[in-house]
Amino acid sequence: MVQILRKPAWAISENQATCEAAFLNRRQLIKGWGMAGVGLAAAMAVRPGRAFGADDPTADLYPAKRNESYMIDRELTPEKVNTRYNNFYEFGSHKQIWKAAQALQTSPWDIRVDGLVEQPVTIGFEDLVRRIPLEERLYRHRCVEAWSMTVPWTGFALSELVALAKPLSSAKYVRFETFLDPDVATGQRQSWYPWPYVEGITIEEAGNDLAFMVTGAYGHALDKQFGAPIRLALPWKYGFKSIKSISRISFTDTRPVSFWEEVGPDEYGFWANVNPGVPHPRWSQAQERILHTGEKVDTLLYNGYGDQVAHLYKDLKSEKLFM
Ligand SMILES: Nc1nc2c(c(=O)[nH]1)N[C@H]1C(S)=C(S)[C@@H](COP(=O)(O)O)O[C@H]1N2
Ligand SMILES: [Mo]
Repeated sequence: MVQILRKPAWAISENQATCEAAFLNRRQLIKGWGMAGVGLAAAMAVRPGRAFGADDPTADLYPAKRNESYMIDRELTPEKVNTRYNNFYEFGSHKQIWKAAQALQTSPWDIRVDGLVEQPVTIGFEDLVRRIPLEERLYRHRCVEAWSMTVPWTGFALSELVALAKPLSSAKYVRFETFLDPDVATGQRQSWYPWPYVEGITIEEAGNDLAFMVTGAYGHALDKQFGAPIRLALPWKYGFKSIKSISRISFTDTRPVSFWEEVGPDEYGFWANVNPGVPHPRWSQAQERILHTGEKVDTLLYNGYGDQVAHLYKDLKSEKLFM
């Protein structure tokens, strides 16, 4: 990814914004979503790879039923290949971060849902994952660096979570934030990056069926390097939009500035829809290298998902939709 830094991005961080939810009683907040109890999982022994220890409290949820509406005409990338080739800058700015990522403690894991919602909540991941039925979908993933993979993700539609969160009509965007813990994530000690990792989409995009909250892959809970315990998959957008290890989801009327947009606004924008006809300033996006086979194939507009998403952008022609 880009290493060009034009300004001290942290200087304009909105991350210090205090959230009133933090001061409210957790049990009371959970009640806002009609939760019976809090059920914080005890800390568990960490087994390399998976989000949880040997006693994965979500193991009974996998494998989830495959949703046949989300199939692809490409072979799945072998699990061994793409669990050893990851972008997760929190653990280093190269692809071999999988070992370093095992330091991430993913249980217990709280997710704050706040901003323009009826009632802010903090919900434990292990509670959330049982609130919405899981399903498996086969998705393409196209990195802005011009490589691609094909993954059987397990999770639930983001729209289901939006419905639970009950955003106010004034909410126009959904902003996602990754954990911040430089003690564990050594990449976050690199202070020239605007940590924590942030991404954002419009509320309409969040309501699109394709927007998927991922809790597992290959029939089991997510490996840590994949962004455990919960990440996003937006298959029609460049991979950097699919934010990992989400700890906060905020509804807002202000367009979020994402991590890469803040780092290099001339190279990475808000929309970041896949388009082979719009080159990155430093390389072509016309083709992609398929992980594992190394085969070069033509990249498709919206990564092949145009039928499902093109309508979202028909009135936005003046926007930079493809960077
Ligand atoms: N928090 C966080 N999320 C992230 C990234 C990251 O560095 N940090 N990298 C992004 C990029 S550029 C890509 S291509 C995908 C990579 O996902 P994978 O490692 O599961 O293949 O995660 C995205 N989500
Ligand atoms: Mo990427």
